[in-house]
Amino acid sequence: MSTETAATAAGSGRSATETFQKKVREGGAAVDHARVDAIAKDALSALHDVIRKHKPSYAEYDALKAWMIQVGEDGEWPLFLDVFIEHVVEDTVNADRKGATGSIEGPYYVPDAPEFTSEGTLPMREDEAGTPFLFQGTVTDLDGNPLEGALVDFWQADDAGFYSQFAPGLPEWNLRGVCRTGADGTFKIHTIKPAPYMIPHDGATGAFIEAAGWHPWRPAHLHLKVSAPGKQLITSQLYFEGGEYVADDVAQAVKPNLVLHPTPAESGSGEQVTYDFALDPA
Ligand code: MBD
Ligand code: FE
Repeated sequence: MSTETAATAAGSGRSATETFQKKVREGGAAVDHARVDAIAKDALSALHDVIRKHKPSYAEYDALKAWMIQVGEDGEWPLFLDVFIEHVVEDTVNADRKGATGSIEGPYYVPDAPEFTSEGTLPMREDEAGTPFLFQGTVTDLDGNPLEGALVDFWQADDAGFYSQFAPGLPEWNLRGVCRTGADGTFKIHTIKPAPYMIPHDGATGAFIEAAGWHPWRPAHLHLKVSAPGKQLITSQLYFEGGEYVADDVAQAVKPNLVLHPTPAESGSGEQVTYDFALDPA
């Protein structure tokens, strides 16, 4: 039987690459030659400067080529780019927002998860492991007016650090769901707390991290995309105070106001937290 702990880098990489290619097919950006010229020139010249500084040998140059080929064969370009590059793109794209703070999307978002209104429990296994967790809040405009019909599109890893549709043996929509806010703009999402995420170490991204002597961990996190008609969609992540790797995320995607401070649940067991989102106008 195939279970999530049998996940491989190439398996999750293949799914992440297919998911990404589908997204691009459905809305890729047009080529602007002036932008390509300016960005490619600067990117290549920054790389040339690195070579002049570190003077790699031909053996090292060949190791780079072999490694890049392997990243592609493992389907790990989405993983590698989102871990090491996306945080700067996100920072610059969202620099002028006044509302909710963003963070990187990462490689494991899938659109069209099951939807519920106001309050619901994410799809999960009957015996889903992990601390029960209530994530609740209000979606507003920048003036604090509640937004009815806003969407909180939510996804996370399970208590073993695996994402449904990117590791074997998990129900299709496990720990993925979309909550539509009610008239008062509030949402209540019942879930479990995720575990920290380890970059797979049997693929090219893991080999790169190991070769550099870095650690392969992201802190436990919740992913979401919050949107409403006439407002800018925000993609973000939330972390847990005191959690392992919060101060040392391999993807450098933690910001101080994305760290949650959960309290004991007011009803039932587990923990809860309230976190509000103010959306910038479109
Ligand atoms: C993740 O779960 C993630 O969120 C990111 C950004 C990269 C790799 C794995
Ligand atoms: Fe993630």
